[in-house]
Amino acid sequence: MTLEDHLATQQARLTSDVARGMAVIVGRIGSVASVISQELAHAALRDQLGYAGGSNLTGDQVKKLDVWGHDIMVAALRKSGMCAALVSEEAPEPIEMYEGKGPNGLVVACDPVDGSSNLDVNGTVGTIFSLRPSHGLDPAGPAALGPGTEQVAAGYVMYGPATTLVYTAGHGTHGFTMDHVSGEFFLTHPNIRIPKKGKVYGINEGNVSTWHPGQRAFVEYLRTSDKATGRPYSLRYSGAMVADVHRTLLEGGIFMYPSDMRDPARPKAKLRLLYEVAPMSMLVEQAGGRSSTGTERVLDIKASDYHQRAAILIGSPDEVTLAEEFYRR
Ligand code: FBP
Repeated sequence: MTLEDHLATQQARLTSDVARGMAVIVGRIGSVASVISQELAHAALRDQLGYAGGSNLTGDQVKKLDVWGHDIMVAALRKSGMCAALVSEEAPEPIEMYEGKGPNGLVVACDPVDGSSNLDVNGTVGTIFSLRPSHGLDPAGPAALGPGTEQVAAGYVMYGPATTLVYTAGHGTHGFTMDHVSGEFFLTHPNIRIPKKGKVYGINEGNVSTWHPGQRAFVEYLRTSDKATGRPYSLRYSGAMVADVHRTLLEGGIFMYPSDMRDPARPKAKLRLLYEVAPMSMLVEQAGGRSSTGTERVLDIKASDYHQRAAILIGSPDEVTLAEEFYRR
């Protein structure tokens, strides 16, 4: 089954006015993904590695492929005729698109190239996206600022040895693999169910001195040997959220990017709510997993800023629930 066929089945299950728009936009993102995949494979040959010069709104130095990925995503979403606005990691304000205005229009939030620090070392990177109804708003950008429960669809593309696209439209989470010859995506992982409990955790341990005491105690618990509870867990961390969440989704366990708590009155998170944390949380919940900040369900957070950051502990229900218990102690 191709991605297009599968999207048609999901469209039929959605009752809202945006059903068709969802199928068109996710299909477009699939097409952009095959172009990005090709470009990544040839980036070193086309002088596309390295920095573009300058930084984005969230202070990250921008890579050439970040800008390139953003530009082709903008063009593709305009062409879809169903996107009313795009919130992108690489644009300070929402990009309004008259082509998609109206009650059936959608607002897309997107990280065109996730894991940029892996680009110049041929590491795995990804694209993350989230779709919400625009409710016919004009400007439509503010429609992105609701709780994550308002997402009608979410997904990511992982550019690894294979190119994989995983998405949900509210009826389970489904994975596709790209045929590198045709550029088409085929269903290879229907209705993914995350294992209830895993054996692996993912976190940047270099930040340990900044963590909440409950976070430190939880990681210490995972590292402590105890056969009966399947410990110690193994540590896996790729530097790209897409790759770490993909592994967690398929094999269970937990991926965490907690807040920097050096100033407990002002916790500092890293990952962005609208185009990293909320879409991943919808995907994992749809696969039977959980996603928390340590103290609240991620999908209940109501955004107030397009580039707002949030902590995330995401994965198998057993591990996320246990992590929350450590935060409460
Ligand atoms: P961008 O590359 O899109 O800015 O994404 C942020 C990210 O690279 C995530 O993919 C990853 O999980 C995290 O930052 C890695 O952060 P760190 O280098 O601090 O461990």
